[in-house]
Amino acid sequence: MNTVSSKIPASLLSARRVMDRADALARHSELPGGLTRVYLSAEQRAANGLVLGWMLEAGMDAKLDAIGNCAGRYEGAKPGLPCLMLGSHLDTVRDAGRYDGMLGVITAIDCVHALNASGKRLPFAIEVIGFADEEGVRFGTTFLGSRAVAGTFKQEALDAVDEDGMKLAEAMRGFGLDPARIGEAAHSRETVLAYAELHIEQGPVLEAEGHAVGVVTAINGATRYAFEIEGFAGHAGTVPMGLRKDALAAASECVLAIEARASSEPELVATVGKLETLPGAMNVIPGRVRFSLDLRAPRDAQRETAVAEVLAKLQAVCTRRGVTLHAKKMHDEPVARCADWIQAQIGAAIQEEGRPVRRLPSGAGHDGMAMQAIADIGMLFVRCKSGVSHNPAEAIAEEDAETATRVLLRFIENFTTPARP
Ligand code: HGY
Ligand code: MN
Ligand code: MN
Repeated sequence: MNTVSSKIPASLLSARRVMDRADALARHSELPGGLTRVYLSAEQRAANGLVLGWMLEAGMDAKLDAIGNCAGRYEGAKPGLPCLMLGSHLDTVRDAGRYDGMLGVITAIDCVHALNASGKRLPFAIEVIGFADEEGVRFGTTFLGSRAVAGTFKQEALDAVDEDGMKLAEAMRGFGLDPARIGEAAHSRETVLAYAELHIEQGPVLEAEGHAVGVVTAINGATRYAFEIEGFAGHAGTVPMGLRKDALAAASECVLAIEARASSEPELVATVGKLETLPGAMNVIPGRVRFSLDLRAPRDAQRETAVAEVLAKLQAVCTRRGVTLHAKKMHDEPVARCADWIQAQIGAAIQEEGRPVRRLPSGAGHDGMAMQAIADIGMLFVRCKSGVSHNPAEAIAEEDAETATRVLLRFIENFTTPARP
């Protein structure tokens, strides 16, 4: 492979260390034999301990910030300089893979380790953030950690409750965090030169085309709803079919309508990931059903039209069936464009590694959607096996971890900001 020698010896990186650390983090899980680690959990506290230790070993100052993110800082040529912020998330979905999120934090730490080991200081600081709640599994929220860093945390999120009825604010206090101090995690556009994230692709494109890495052009927009259909619980043996207000039958027709609408045009995707039937007995006609909607598209107008049509269709189904539809919007993020100048610098780093530059959009959401409030964003994608993610079968090749970390290191050491207008 024809590679230009980097100013910082790439030999100071270690893909083996990256893979081992992903394995080490995966051991902190509430799910026996699998990986589930949600925000403000005992498992997250244990994982934070590992990450903060690695940050310190890499020569950073490291702390838990006011929302519970792991925050590491490696000063530049002089103290207090604005930073290039790198990072990803440390929470997971349920029964997750071990690279979604974690890989971006671990590789960023490895790059700082190489800088520190070579005694290198750059004309900017580097901050590495392990965001505490990107997936939003526990409280139905998203981007809590990155919104706090971006200064856009919504106070009403503190009233969100988990499945045990515990409020976010109470869970924070139980974790040793003071909700009143969340504002202390906020950064400003003046102190953050850019935000860049290394992440597995979570899709099949890079593998299908034989690329180890790719440059992200934009992050698809996403809308999430929580629905509840209110029917009427009744005796499974005595209520004639024509007299039922079966909430689950109505929900089932809704789920198929959602699938049909999303399948009607390319690039639009919609998912019902959660569905709960109440009271949940074999001999009771379901009186209530709660279910979710996650709808995404690469263009905002496309997504907004699809959401409006889905809502109208669900309402029509419920009206015809004589049941009541309750709808609550949980999340609504427009497309987040990756800045051309950062795409170009990530692309140049890939070329320095002797690889072709493949640009592609992200169907998955990422913390950059929140971070764009205070900084231009960029993402480096890494090939993952069969594009599988949000699944314990999620896997990457060690040599791809090596390539990606080397690209990230080149991006960092060559990083420059465009002249401010
Ligand atoms: O849902 C997503 O796209 C991300 O994994 N949070
Ligand atoms: Mn994810
Ligand atoms: Mn992720």
